[in-house]
Amino acid sequence: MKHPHLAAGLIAAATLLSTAAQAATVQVTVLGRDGQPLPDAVVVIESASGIKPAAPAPVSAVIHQQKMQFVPATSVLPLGSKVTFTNLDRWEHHVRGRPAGLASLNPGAQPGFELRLDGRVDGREVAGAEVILGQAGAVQLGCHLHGSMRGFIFVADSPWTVKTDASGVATLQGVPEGAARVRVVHADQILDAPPLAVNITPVTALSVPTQVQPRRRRP
Ligand SMILES: [Cu+2]
Repeated sequence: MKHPHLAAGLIAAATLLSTAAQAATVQVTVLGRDGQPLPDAVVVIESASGIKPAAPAPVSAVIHQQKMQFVPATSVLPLGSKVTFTNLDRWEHHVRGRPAGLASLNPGAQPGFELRLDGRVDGREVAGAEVILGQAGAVQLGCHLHGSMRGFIFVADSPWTVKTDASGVATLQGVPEGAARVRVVHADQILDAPPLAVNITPVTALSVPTQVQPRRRRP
């Protein structure tokens, strides 16, 4: 062979291409107990082969306290992200965040956080406080003063962690083909059901039923 190095190079390129082609797009539709699409469910895919993707880069996010609600009610944020809680109501909120589900069982689990946020006053800066999300998993949000206030953060250490949209659909990119596990976590079902074993192909569309009954449906 006249150009052994060239031939070896071509083989290497072909191998790289076939590796790249093995990353699939996975569309997961999550259904509630009533069979209707379930928004704000967190879909997590883990490769059964043990492939771990690079952790997503931390971001800065804002969660408002507005009209006695957390807005957004559910956030998926990379590990290490900074969340600013801002109180847009005219009265005080005493926000607490607690690790929940599996995250609360980890040895060395963080105790969570408490934030006292003054009510909004015209002409003054809105009260806010920052929290760094230092532990992966579920965090339940509540308010000491208002028992009806519920919120949820899922702290992700994998990019294959996506929240379902208003149509109950989560689209996950770059998932390796082959055997995998799909987990679904929701603010109303934090201790997750057993993971679903699936086989990821180049284009995979799944429906995952849950027992979650949303407290209210969007119109
Ligand atoms: Cu409150």
